[in-house]
Amino acid sequence: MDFSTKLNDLISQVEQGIHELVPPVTTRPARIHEAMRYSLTAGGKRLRPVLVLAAAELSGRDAFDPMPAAIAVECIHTYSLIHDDLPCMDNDDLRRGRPTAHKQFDEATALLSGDALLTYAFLLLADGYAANGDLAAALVRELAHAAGSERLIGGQMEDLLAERKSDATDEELAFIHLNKTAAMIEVALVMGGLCGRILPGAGLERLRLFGRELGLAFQIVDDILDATGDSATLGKTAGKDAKAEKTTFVKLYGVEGAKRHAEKHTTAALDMLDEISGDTEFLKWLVSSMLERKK
Ligand code: GRG
Repeated sequence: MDFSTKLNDLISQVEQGIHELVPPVTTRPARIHEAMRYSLTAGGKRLRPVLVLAAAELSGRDAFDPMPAAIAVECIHTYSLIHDDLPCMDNDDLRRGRPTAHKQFDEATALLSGDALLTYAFLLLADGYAANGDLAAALVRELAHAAGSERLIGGQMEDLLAERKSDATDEELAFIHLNKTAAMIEVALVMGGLCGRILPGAGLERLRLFGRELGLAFQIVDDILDATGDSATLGKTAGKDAKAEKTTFVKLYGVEGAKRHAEKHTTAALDMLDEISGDTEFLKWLVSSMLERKK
């Protein structure tokens, strides 16, 4: 199987996992479950759940089913997008090629659907790994920390503060990227590794460092696409950073400079993969394709 077929196969597994593991729209109250599914099934690259599944394969050992962990990560990622799009944050009306949740439903329903996805992620972990308490606890801890006030939410907080200043420093930008973006990519790999029975220690920490470099490269490419892409291709509003006079890699270094930074972190991610045991060829391909992506 070539890598692009493998990626499509993993994405189909994730779509199926969402279908099976998230409450159907017939569950009462239908409106909240409809809103959760609306945002979850709108597409998206599924990078984070694919990383969970790919990392679970690395050890070659008989892994615990990584699907609940993969869907839990996608639930948190989707909640963060819903909340980020709200009028009190980025106030956007296009996401994953569709009207944002608060445009499609209303603000209160969008807020609640984000809250529900955030909470549901942890139910998925508790139920999905109930037979192995140590694994469940480790997964919950990793995901709670990555999504919490020091990482995803902390990154978003500093992003909002930096927006108001519009002259954020290099160091502030690094904090935002590491936490708003890299945290969820790191934790996807670590959770996949845990499902694949990689024990806490050097192996898991190498996966985390790999995720950090991939996450930084991913965010810089996101900045470049915001400056150079169009809304139809991206499925979200392009050109928002410049309009908000936001400090980004593109603003600090220009598009070419930002590309060099993205390449540097991509190379560091690939070097990190050389230190990781198992067959890392698919992950190497995925890292390179994230640098070349157009959306
Ligand atoms: C509201 C707690 C909270 C956090 C919001 C996700 C986020 C943090 C903000 C959205 C804006 C943004 C640029 C975030 C950085 C991470 C990022 C690039 C998200 C988009 O991820 P993709 O491109 O999205 O993987 P898809 O739709 O493909 O899943």
